[in-house]
Amino acid sequence: MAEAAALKKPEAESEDLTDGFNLIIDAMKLNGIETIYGVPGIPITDFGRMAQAAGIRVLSFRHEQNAGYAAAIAGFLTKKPGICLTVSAPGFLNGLTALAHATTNCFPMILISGSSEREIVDLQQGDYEEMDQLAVAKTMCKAAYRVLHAADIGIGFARAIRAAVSGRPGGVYLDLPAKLFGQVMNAEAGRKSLVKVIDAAPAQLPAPASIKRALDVLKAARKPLIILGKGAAYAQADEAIKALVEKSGVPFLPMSMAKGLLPDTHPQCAGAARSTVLKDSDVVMLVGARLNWLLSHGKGKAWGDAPKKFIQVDIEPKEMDSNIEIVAPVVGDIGSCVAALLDGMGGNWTKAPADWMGAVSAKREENVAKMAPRLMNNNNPMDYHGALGVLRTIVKERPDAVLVNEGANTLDLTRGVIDMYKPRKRLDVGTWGVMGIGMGQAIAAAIETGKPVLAIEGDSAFGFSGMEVETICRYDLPVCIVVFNNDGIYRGTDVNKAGSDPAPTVFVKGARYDKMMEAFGGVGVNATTPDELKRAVNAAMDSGKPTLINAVIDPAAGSESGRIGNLNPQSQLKKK
Ligand code: OXT
Ligand code: ADP
Ligand code: MG
Repeated sequence: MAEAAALKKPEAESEDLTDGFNLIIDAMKLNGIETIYGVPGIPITDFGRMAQAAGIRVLSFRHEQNAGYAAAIAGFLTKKPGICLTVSAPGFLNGLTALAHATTNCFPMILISGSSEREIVDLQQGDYEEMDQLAVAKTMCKAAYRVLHAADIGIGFARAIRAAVSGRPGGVYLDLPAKLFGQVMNAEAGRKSLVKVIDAAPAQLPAPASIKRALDVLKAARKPLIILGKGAAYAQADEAIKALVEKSGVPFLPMSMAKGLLPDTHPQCAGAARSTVLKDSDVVMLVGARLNWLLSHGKGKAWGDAPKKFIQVDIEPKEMDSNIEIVAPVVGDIGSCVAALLDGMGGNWTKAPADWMGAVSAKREENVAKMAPRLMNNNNPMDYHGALGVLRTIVKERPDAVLVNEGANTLDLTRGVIDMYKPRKRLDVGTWGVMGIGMGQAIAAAIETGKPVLAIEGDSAFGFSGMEVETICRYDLPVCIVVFNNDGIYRGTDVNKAGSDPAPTVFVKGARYDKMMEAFGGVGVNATTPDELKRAVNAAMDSGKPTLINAVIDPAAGSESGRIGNLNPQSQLKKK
């Protein structure tokens, strides 16, 4: 039926017509999609122009991967699917890493790619940018759809939106063949074919028995711990989560992107006593966090010898028992689950034992005191701690700014040193530890939040998306990039003992990344001391001008793989 409607010839010259271009735009607007991140080209160039003319914000990037990372993080920040728009085969493939990243991180995103003639592609007759994109995408995302007829555009978008945001959020692929854009149909029939998605991410209420079971386990704990993950940050149930933590009196450990859900300076925050709480706790309640590699799969040395019971709050039932036994699974959306837990706790819940909270606080204070003097050094060249000491104060003074962070040492030390004060203000490499998210995240954070962005980047990490400084200048975004330039990956000191090529982990010595920003009209600064760094960042945050600060870091200051050197296999049989 849809085919018949789509192919039907207009009956009279005067018939009111629409086409694929317009229906896609209408479907987006009807569903509140306000922004597209992408790269233009055949067959979507005109679509981008028309979408812009229709009031959708169309942000053109220099590479689809960065547009994809922008869309993915827009999904995390807004709970609406972030849209990435690409051309066929190569553009599609460039966007695919970001789609897989979105799925892995449980961020709602839709990758929309134009594609070539189905008839030619399927016979493999060598079309322009020929590829069976739908088949390729299927293994990388939560759902993948292709729309062949203009009359199905409404349903296609509805399916994509629902798939991205309902249940466990994730990436969705939507394949739009070139022919679809120009398909003409009756305007009224087109309008009627559109679908406004009602309640795209329906609440999923936990079973009352699961709440009682979880509270019974928590009540009996002597040394309970709550681990907050980025799913908790995504849920936007900030007040309820704060109430749960405070009412229970349980120390909480924020995962990297959950920092700031409650301030890192909160008296119950155990971020600076991580090893202690993992080892010594007897009951652990996971809220929107998975027991994957970042939590040592819930077992082994990091978790100590004491027996532990796990409660897990998550929207995805299959997540339960994925690594170890979960004695109290609570399946539902975090807002509903936390509300039900609070309700079940009633008015006279006994807080966690004070001696446990006291022991955690003592460890935290010890670690904080140990770190404090290192943050105050004014060395030249800078080390990570000296540089981060000043950035820490700047973030404290500007808690609304969004912090984007990637690298190895630059990532791990920034995460530990810089306290966060508000939810969803720390964006980083996520579950895969992927380098290259930086500029895409910075651009989307500026667009979606309207707040200033501080991106703290390793020099290698920055290189993956550095060309987007032009994009930042073009849209005049309030983004301040600090490149921690230690001349390489982890360190800039590696030497090739076998020849004249540089060692694999080192870059051009003394490179001036600040000049890249100047090339496009932004502000570039070379900072060699913490004082210079502080002045430059404050000026950038005050002015809102696109700025890149080349922060010169001692090439010998970092360690191999940052804090995850244990995952880096090293040959015991190296050739001399
Ligand atoms: O409790 P204890 O005593 O143990 O102490 C802990 C905390 O309690 C304490 N702490 C504190 N103390 C005092 N005060 C405060 N405020 C405080 N807060 C915490 O500090 C310690 C440590 O705490 P932490 O960090 O919470 O705990 P820990 O044990 O480290 O946590 C474990 C993890 C696993 C949760 C954590 O380490 C983590 O989240 N790690 C993420 C690591 C990650 O994802 N890394 C990125 C990938 S690395 C590598 O693969 C790189 N590549 C390859 C590559 C990648 N990734 N992607 C692509 C597309 N291609 C290639 C590359 C190319 S990194 C990289 C580039 C690197 O070079 P750069 O130039 O960019 O960067 P530099 O290294 O700077 O040169
Ligand atoms: P982290 O890396 O911070 O530990 P993960 O990405 O491993 O976090 O885990 C996030 C978890 O949150 C996923 O298992 C996902 O299913 C879950 N999640 C995401 N959104 C919600 C939500 N609204 N309600 C419940 N669970 C959610
Ligand atoms: Mg480096």
